[in-house]
Amino acid sequence: MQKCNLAVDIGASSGRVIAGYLENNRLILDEIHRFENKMEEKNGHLCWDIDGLFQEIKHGIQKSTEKYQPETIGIDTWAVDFVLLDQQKNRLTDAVAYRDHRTERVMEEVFQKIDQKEIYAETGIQFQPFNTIYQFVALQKEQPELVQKAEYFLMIPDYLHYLLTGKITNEYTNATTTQLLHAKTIQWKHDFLEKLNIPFHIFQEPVNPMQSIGKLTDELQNELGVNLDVVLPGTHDTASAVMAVPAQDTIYISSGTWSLMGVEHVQPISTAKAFEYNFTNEGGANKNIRFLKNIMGLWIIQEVKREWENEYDFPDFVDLAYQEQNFSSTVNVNDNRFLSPKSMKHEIQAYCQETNQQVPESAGEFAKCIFDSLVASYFQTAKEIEELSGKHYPSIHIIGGGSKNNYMNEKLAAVSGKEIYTGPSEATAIGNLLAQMIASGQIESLEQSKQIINQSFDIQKFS
Ligand code: LFR
Repeated sequence: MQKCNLAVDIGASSGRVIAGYLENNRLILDEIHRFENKMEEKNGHLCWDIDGLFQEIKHGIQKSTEKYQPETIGIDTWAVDFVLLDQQKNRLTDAVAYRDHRTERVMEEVFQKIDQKEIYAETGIQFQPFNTIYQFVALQKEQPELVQKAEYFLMIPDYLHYLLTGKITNEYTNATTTQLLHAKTIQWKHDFLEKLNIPFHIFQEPVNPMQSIGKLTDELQNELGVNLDVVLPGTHDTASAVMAVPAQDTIYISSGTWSLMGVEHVQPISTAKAFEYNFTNEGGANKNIRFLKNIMGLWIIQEVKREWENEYDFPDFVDLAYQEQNFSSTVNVNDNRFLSPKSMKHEIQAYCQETNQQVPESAGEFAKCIFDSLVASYFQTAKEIEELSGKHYPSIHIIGGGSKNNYMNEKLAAVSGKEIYTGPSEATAIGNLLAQMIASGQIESLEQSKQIINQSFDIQKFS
């Protein structure tokens, strides 16, 4: 049977278990299992069904053994969300989702205890109301007794890796998104934790990706009839995606539920201007810094699609946008009002009304408004990146599912005057697999992994 590595990549709306293997220096992907993911109201909060997700992962592993001999597995998900475990390693808290409203106004409270500029200078992390630091303070206020009982802090992929292996780890790339880690020393910010009354002993020394953390537990080996080495990818999905950008010296956009736009940098850039533009310095799987900005991304159209009861698919919205040449209203996609509104359609309409623009009504008008607004934000962000890094970038490389949106690709090429490259669309799973292949010695270096991506996937150019 063909040997393979397994990437588990879970996003805000779906998760996949993907088998990957090398054949003549090409990376072959095979989607073994796909499952739904969504936020659900639980105990008054929007939560992820973390136990259900773990069942799906087990199911995916089992299915993979019908066709392959899997050797390693690694999990990546979105960032910032976490759970706490007690001394017996039982889960104490729900996996509350970052779009839940528990963090409203918490940022301001934290700034009264720790100077905002100091937070940025030390961590280099952007200010988002949902960062772990603010979620933790919200939890502390609501359920201090749980925080007191806590013995272990685990982010979502750390917890899933714990369920696989019984090992407690805090993986580095995801840990950076807490806004509680010093960007340069990679130490937890003891002083911040103290000021916020967060116990220090629940955090582990961050562990770098591309290494094994152990085998499946005995129970799982018996249950699944297979033994696997669990290898850390960049467990933050964006870290895995950025590993799969097949070029160097380019601006990238990892385009999915979020659009993460930035460059790779050796050192964090946490200047006053970077603070003003709210850029982040997240840890990369290759130890470089992911200097980037969160742009609201396809979430906006995903929500509109859902409100239209899935009458239109994403390619339909793209076709409809092409047909709406006369509609030109745009919104500021990064306004926090679009983060978790009751109705995305109403929020967009209200924004257009308040700014004296034509109000979208049809699906095509919404699609054009959203896509044009995203492109405008990409263009603005490209200018900011060049200003902050002091470097001119002739190209933008778009990876992830959103790279298939040719309306936006063409428009970005026209507006920015830069060369736009697109693909691979499966960047996150690819980055996850490459990390496992480097760790297990099948691939020698990051440079070789970039060659493999170029040889294996179709990259398109728009100019
Ligand atoms: C993308 C992503 C972003 C992060 C956001 C929230 O899936 O991981 O990088 O800012 O989700 O966790």
